[in-house]
Amino acid sequence: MYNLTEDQLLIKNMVREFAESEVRPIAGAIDKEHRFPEESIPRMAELGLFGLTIPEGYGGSGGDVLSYILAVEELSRVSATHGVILSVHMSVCTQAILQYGTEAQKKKYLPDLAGGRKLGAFAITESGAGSDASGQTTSAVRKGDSYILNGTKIFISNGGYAGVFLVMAVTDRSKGLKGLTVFIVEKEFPGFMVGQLEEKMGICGSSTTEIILKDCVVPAENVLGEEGGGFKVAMGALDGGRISIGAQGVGLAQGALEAAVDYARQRVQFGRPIAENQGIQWMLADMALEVEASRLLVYNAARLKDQHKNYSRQSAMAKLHAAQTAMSVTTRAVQIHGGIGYTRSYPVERYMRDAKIIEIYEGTNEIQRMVIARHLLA
Ligand code: COS
Repeated sequence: MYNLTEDQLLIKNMVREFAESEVRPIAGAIDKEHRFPEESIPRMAELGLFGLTIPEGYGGSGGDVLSYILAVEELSRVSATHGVILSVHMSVCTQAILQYGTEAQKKKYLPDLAGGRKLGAFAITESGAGSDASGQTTSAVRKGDSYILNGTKIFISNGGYAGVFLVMAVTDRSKGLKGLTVFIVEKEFPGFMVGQLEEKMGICGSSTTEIILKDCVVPAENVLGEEGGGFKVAMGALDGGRISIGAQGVGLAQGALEAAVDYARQRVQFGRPIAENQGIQWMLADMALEVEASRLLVYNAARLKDQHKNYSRQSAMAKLHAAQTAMSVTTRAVQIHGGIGYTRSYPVERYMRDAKIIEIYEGTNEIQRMVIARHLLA
């Protein structure tokens, strides 16, 4: 199916089995308790999920991007929280170090990240720098062999549990976008602090925190890419991240669709299962169509990345379509469940709350449209 290779199918099936047997039993509770699923991290590490696309030489399993995308999809089908933990760790931290890092940086950081001994995170967002990622105020001033970073980052996924952060800061304010630099920052560096934990509408098990840098000392060799090249590093990382956030949307929508099908079959009203009503059947058909279309867009973007072709426009399209699909499919899944769907008795209300963030993080729906339009008009 979907022209997946044997290896890709193996990973998809392995992650589905793990998600069904070990994630499903805790998915509702971690949401309710706003609890990071610490117990899943060593298990995901054992399965090799944190190093799926990292070459074996750096401690990974040397798989392709599509295999990793399938893993995010399968996790998100059961728990979008698990999907985002893997997505952020891999796409916008580990993979970015592989893509832009020096040999020394790769040797130093990738084995622990790929082995899941350390989680990765990505810290560019600030209170004044959201969609306009260039509006950074965090500063980085060179002092001898180090940079001194000062500033506060917000909404950082994996914030409370990550060991390695990619942090964007201003190295030369006079140069605008070309004065931004990305640094590899370890949580043990002096002056690094995890701030407030956010209480969110959805993906409640994921740890979303402030990151406070107060005279944080970062060795000069931890510049990722070049000084002044940070905007391109961050945008490149986000291009990849958007494919996996798209996969999160596809997985989550698939989970909601399956729940809606099951419920429509068993719920009897007016003397027959509601699935016998054409109104419900058409809703389910449209939901399935949207999920399938999103999946094909996401797999296409992943395959382009695997083939080292340009995929920026396709990843924006995949993420946008999957985000809209996740929102509209989960809303209809709740509708099909009726009153009980609005309660915590069934997981569809969680899916609907989780879906909303997909329209916002790693670039809002509006930003994806900007990216697509710029490619059309370039
Ligand atoms: N890959 C590499 N380089 C890129 C790029 C990409 N995907 N997108 C833009 N660039 C480069 C451009 O080529 C340009 O470089 P040159 O000046 O050398 O030509 C530079 O970056 C500036 O590009 P642009 O003028 O398009 O930048 P803008 O400030 O207008 O921003 C958008 C472009 C809106 C697309 C960008 O700011 C964006 O994606 N914002 C959303 C940020 C986001 O996702 N935030 C969420 C944070 S993580 S939860």
